[in-house]
Amino acid sequence: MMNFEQIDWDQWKPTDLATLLFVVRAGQVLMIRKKRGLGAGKINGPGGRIETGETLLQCALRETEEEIGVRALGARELGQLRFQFADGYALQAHVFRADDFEGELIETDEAIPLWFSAEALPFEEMWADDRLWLPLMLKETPFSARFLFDGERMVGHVFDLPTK
Ligand code: 8DG
Repeated sequence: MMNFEQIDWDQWKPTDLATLLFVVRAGQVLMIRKKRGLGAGKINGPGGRIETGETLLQCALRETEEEIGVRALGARELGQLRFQFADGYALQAHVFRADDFEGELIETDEAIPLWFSAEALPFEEMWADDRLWLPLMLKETPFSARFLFDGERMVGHVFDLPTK
């Protein structure tokens, strides 16, 4: 089993780029119960892997619309997460925060929309790392962090100074 110190982060390249988007409005956070894909069953922000030719922002907005039917407003990037998985898969996720949305929230094949109070997020139903950086996102504090996962188990992490 690989350990965190063995990872050559200087040479590290993600297999995929992905996004996460959290609408935070009036002290509530718009999240999803993910029905399929990586992290199925968990509560997360809408998001997914980037498609050829789109920017990270376009990806975040497209995934939000595909998953819960609404267009986020005022989205800006606040954080960067690098995930190395023990099986060799590597994912870099860019975290966006938005202030509002337009359209009607709907359940889709991919996700169920859910609101949570920012003070009572369901961390026990989320990925293990989320409790480490979601509070920063809620405070508008930029963040950058690296993680090693063995499946769904977080086995190491470090926070870096964000580059912007
Ligand atoms: P697919 O068609 O490829 O199945 O779906 P996709 O929409 O392209 O990809 P996905 O499976 O939804 O992409 C994985 C999502 O899960 C992506 O938004 C990033 C997110 N994600 C991880 N790990 C973690 C984590 O540790 N915490 C959080 N909050 N999200 C994570 O992959």
